[in-house]
Amino acid sequence: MSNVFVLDHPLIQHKLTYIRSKHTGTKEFRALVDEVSALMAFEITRDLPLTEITTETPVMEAQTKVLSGKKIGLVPILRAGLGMVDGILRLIPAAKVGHVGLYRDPETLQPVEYYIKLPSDIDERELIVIDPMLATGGSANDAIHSLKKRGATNIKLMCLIAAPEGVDLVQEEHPDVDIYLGALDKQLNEKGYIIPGLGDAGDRLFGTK
Ligand code: U5P
Repeated sequence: MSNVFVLDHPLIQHKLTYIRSKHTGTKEFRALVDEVSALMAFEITRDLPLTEITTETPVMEAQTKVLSGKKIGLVPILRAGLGMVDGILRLIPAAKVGHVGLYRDPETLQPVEYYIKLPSDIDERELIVIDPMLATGGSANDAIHSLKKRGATNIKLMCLIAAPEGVDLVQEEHPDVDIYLGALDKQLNEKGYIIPGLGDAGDRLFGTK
């Protein structure tokens, strides 16, 4: 699992505990997902390349650093991925945001893409695909295939919680994609939920059932 990174920063782990708790209501759940997403974005952007420029401070001219290289695009998987967008945008406000909508066909259990809208220059961007949960991996796998089909070459995947089954699928199909997680849980149950997990991320974010 060389390209899987579990971001076990104490603040991330602490907040994840309250995200998991069934006693956490919608308002607090949303706020915590937002905060953890920002903390994960801080870690995931550690390797962004820098370049030196000359800056005039009030005191003197100095060589200082700014970000260089690829521009960033966020791609939330609808709908639960939406809950992570604002937290990441607080750290990377210039990022563009594409959307991919997928649902699972109840007959075939295969993900079906019902919506896709992406920045026009995805081939030039570092894309971060976001979904709070990487369960069977079907959704993330399909979303990544869609992006590659449209020219993306530089993709990372960021999830709050994953099951080994989902990690294995994405690694098998997309060994070039680095996976960033808040936690790697035990397994899936018979309904495809991550255990212990946090339940249905979309329902908990939006207060639906
Ligand atoms: N999902 C949850 N909670 C789980 C498992 C999956 O909310 O315990 C959601 C994911 O956010 C994803 C969808 O969007 O169900 C299907 O996940 P997957 O099986 O395609 O990985």
